[in-house]
Amino acid sequence: MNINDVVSLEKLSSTALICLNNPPVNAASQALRSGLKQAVEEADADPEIKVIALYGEGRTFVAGADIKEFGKPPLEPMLPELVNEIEASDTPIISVLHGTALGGGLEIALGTHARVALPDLKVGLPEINLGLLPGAGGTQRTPRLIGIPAALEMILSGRHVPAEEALALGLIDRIVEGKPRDVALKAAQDVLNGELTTRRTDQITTKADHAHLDEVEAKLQATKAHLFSPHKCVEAVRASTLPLDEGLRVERQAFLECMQTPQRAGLIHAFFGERAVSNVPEAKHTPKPYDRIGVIGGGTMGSGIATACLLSGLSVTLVETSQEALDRGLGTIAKNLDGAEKRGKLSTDKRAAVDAALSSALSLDALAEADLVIEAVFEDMAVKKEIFQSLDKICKSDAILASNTSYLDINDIAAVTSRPENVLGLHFFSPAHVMRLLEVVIGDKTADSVSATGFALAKRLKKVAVKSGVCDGFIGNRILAHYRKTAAYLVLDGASPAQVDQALEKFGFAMGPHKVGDLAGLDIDWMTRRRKAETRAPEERYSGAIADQICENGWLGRKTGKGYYLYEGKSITPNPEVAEIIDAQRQKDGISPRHFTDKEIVDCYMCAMISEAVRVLEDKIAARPLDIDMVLLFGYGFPRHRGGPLHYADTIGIETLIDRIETYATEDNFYWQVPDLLRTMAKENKTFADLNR
Ligand code: T1G
Repeated sequence: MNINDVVSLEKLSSTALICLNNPPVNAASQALRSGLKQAVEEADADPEIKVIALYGEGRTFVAGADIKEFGKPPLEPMLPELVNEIEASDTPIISVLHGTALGGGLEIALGTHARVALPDLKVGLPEINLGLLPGAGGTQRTPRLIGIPAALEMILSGRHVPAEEALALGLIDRIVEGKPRDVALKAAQDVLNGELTTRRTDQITTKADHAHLDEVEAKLQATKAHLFSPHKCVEAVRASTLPLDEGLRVERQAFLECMQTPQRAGLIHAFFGERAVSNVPEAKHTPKPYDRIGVIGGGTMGSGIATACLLSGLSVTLVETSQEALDRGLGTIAKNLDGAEKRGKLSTDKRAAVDAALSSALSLDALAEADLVIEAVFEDMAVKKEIFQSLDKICKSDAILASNTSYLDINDIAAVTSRPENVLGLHFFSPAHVMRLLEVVIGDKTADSVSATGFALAKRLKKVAVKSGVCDGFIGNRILAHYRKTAAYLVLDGASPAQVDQALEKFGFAMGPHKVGDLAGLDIDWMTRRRKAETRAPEERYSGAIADQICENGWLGRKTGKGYYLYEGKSITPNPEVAEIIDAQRQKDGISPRHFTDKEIVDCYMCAMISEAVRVLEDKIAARPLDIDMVLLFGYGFPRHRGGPLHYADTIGIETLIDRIETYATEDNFYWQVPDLLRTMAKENKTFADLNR
């Protein structure tokens, strides 16, 4: 019988089957919780029923609490109380798990008295990825079953644990082939005939291990001091040595504290943003075929793109201009694939098929039958135009021609072909087989089916695809080109490169801008500054004087052992000769250096990033604020727990942002201008979250 839309209860002599069916992932929504509560109470109260078996329909057992409910008023019944009620049932309750039993889903299962898994099962407690902790008993019951060290590792990593490992750990009791309902029926029978032992987790006592907890906490202080929930996880797990009701109280308090943090809001914004960003009209059209990929250029980008396509089961023809360059590209691809095997991203038995899917050539003629060609050669418009003109003659009429350019005008490239509707930009980020961001740059004449193909390819490559319009630098590089100047201005005005880096690393960036520059190679920006020199506005305060001198000295960063920093083995120290260049430049510019606090550095840097992001929105280069957030998260190392620059902007407030920009503008009213959209939002009392809806 249906308890409600998502829960049904079946009584078969002395067995009760409870089925959860809340697509797409059986999230523990309010409906699922209330239906499950009602079904358990009814079955437990029925004297005919001697065993209850719980299972999920669809592709997975419960994959967690319903994240869409977070940040809203809580709805009864609450999951922790429901799990306690399941555990307290007089009638033995077992659960059958398949797919991904995660978070609250695993916690429901831990409240049952035995757990039976299908072979494809993965379990996990990924709440930490949302700035939370397992809040329905996971921090109390998991240590009881598998010990504090293993429980803490699962909770702090949030990783998915395969069924075999879960069995070995003691999280599940057996692995059985079959359909969830059939396995549930059989397991219920096994309980009745004594072949499947049931036990309540609350009857188990956790073995104390405070030394391990202290060691883990010390490591977290050193590596994740800026995050909130990891430390609360340790606190809650430590309480698992107390009686269960006391431990659950500690867990609940810790969970509610995590729920209140901006970090939880930022991480949930990132979770949904990663899924919403490719939900654009263009992606809904039917894509064209793209199984046969041509990649032109075997440099870092081309070989990375080829690797990504090969790892996704596509066939690739790599084209270069010389045998030496081709061999270099093929060698890079082989190295990338070796790495993928080492990282477990490619099984050894699949390697042969992947290698067989790769062919190479020295002539573009080899691309005559390609469905989609991705050009990844030197960033020079003349070279690209020549290649696209040739491709236009060689490739079949409905082949798609894409450029991986990171800033050049896709419309100009399309214009040299007879098929501008089949031309778009696919801007990968280096290394292309690792970085998840892909900017799908749609030209004025790009056909919807071609744009849809860009999104379909991104999905196949497990990339986060973001739609971009055409401008210099598209979304990410345009914003980067703007806010990177702020770092240079801060150094000219008194901060040191290392101080700017440290302030931003404390804010959450993996690396500050000077370290990033040293890593990428300072010559890349040097080339960009020279490219833009002739179009630079005379009013613009030149930000490159110091960096130019560094490059003129041949100090290009890590690859030359010297840049903003000195690189000797593992040691990285600020380059003292750069400090001399900075002092000399300040004297030349008549600047008396002033002290900056870390907060001033972060506020200024973030204001620059936000203001250019708003202009990218105004110019309709990005469709929504969340699109820009995902670009910065997945392509530029923006701290995920802050959700992205425009989600973060909402935590500052529009008025405050306008005030800050106007204050900065008193010193430089060319670089610092309040975008019109920001003033409009202030007038209409709108947030960026409003613009995402
Ligand atoms: N709540 C609500 N919606 C969810 C959801 C969830 N937990 N998980 C997924 N979805 C939506 C998702 O937004 C997408 O929607 C669709 O389902 C398919 O997801 C008390 C507090 C399960 C591994 O963190 O890791 O329990 O875009 O595209 O690639 O301790 O979804 O189609 O509209 O990702 O096959 C803990 C989060 C929650 C798991 C499937 N659980 N989800 O991956 O599909 S907190 C999680 C995932 C918690 C308790 C605490 C993945 C997946 P749409 P998808 P997928």
